[in-house]
Amino acid sequence: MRNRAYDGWLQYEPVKDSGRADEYRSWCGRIVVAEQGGVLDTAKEELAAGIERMLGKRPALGDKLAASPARQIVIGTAASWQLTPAERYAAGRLPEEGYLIRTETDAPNYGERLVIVGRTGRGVLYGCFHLLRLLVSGEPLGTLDIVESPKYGLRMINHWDNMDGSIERGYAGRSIFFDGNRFVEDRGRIVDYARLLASVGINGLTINNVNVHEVESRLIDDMFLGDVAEAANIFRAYGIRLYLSANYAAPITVGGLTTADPLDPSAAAWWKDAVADVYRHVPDFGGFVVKADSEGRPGPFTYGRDHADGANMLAEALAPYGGAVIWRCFVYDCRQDWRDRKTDRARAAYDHFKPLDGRFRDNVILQIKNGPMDFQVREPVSPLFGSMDRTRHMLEFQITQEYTGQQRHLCYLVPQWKETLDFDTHAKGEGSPVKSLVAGITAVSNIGDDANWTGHLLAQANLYGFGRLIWNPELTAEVIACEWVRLTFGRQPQVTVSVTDMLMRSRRVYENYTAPLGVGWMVNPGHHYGPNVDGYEYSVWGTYHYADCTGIGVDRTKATGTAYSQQYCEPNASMYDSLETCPDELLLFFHHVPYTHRLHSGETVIQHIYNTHFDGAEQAEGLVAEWRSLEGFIDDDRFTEVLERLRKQAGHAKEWRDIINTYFLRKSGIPDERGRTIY
Ligand code: GCW
Repeated sequence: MRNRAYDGWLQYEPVKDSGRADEYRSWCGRIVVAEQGGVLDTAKEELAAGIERMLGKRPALGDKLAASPARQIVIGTAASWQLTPAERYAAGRLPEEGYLIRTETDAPNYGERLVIVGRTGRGVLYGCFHLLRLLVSGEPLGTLDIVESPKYGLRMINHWDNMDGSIERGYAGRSIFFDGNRFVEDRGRIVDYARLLASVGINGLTINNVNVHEVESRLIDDMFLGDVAEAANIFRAYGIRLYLSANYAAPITVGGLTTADPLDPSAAAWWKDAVADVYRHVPDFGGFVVKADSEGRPGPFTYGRDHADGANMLAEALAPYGGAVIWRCFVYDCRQDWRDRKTDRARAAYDHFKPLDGRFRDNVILQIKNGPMDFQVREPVSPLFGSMDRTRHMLEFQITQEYTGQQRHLCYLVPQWKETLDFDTHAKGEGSPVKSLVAGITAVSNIGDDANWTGHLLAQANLYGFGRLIWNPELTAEVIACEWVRLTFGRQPQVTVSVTDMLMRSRRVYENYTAPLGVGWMVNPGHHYGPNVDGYEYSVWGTYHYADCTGIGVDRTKATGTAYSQQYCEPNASMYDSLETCPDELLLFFHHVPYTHRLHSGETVIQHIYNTHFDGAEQAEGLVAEWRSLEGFIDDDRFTEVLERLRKQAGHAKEWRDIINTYFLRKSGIPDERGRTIY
């Protein structure tokens, strides 16, 4: 039986409106594609298969225009002799991965054609997926004139998959790539994943965890390179370049050398050989993602060198092949002391990397997490963005919901990502949003081998939304949500309105019943699920909130705190530094205040905590009710599985509410103004 959840947003249900179906049939009877091989073959196949599912008949395929049918689809690049000279000219002028879709009815001798033209095969593939989306949406085809290209050249996904099949921070089953310390035999699922990613424009990915353990260190040696090459082939057909996470200490652990010192010629030579081997197997290999000197991973610090030395050594080995080193900035000291009020994890990335600006080779890209801490539901934007003029950098988001409910809670993350992209750093004066400063965007995947890929079916919206947003950061979170709902569940208005609304509310709901006012971290240590106000307060990891009987929050101001606020450009530095201007939602990230401190909203901090927690738990119930109202509009399987998750979320939200409220009532001794039950 067909598993709709597995098909994700590529449902391709038969077109119901018979007038529309007739119109589509008139255009979709034949696909002409003159070029062969590579991504173009995939584009043709995807288009033909999608049309067949929607219209019940597979289009004829050919390499030339035919006398009949009267209308045809023509796809190709500037090299295609089946396009008119004008179309080929237009194709050549598109950006690298851009495409245009046009209905052409007046070119003499060419007949009526719907053309999908790309500068490259990849562009054509994206154009084909776009046309399929139009068909699903019921759009008329008679006067199409669309030009599209992605905002960023690097649109990537990172997997934190281990070769034993486990996934670090994975909440949707096990790895689709690995099991039992080898690659899986059945590659079908990898192909289906590549389709999903390509359909939203992803063009790069890593398949292994940035914490590169022993076996995974060998992905770059002969033991696994054959398998790596096969995986690369699958992704290449979908226009996606393969990268690997590399172990900085591989010269020692794999190569048997005694050092990985970046300035020692033997280590550099080892990497050159290793990289040459990789390219023999994967000629278009993207490069390495490296987590070094972070959370116990090896790195150049061992040898008294810095991150630029380390990254440059790898970059030099990759440069001749056009490969990149993506070097992560998630570097901080994870052993802290609560008595020391100056050391601050939030400062760490900036303190480590800003001084190195200008020292990195051209093919090094620094990968910076959206916030200075670690993927909390609410954090400020990392001040590193825009602070390094002479270093290419990219942004890292987390699609997998480590701190945002682990795909058991609903949390649509696109609004959060948009806030990051739109944040004005003022790095080059007013109007320097993050989205205009980065060279690319990546995110940690949220998929596993669960039948529906993401555990929570509605979490598919985050994977879809990530791809769409980084293709075009001007799209709104709501438009993306709405698109996803229609593609996934069909076009019934009740469903579109309700599910879009649920998605759009979900992050605020989650934030309401979890950690207040930007303070973060009130989770169980280790696995990071469920409430535990002091979980990290008394641990060496030192992600504090400093709650005591008088107040709460981390003082990151210039005068009395860690001065983290000063890592921002003005006017942001002053805005965060001052109690008057710091936004409520980040108040406790920047300031330690008494519980009686009044927010801009007019509430006191303590009353805000109570109110949001009561509201949040109620709103989580509201999500259940809203979903229930869709019974009968959505097939039983998908309806039931989502309902189950939402119910559990509502139960768990109450637990959050009660634990947080009780904790703060006891700490502060200040009762709820509205006299509600607090245990
Ligand atoms: O969010 C933290 C996670 C770690 C992760 C680390 C990182 C892969 O808790 O599991 O390690 O970030 O981003 O490197």
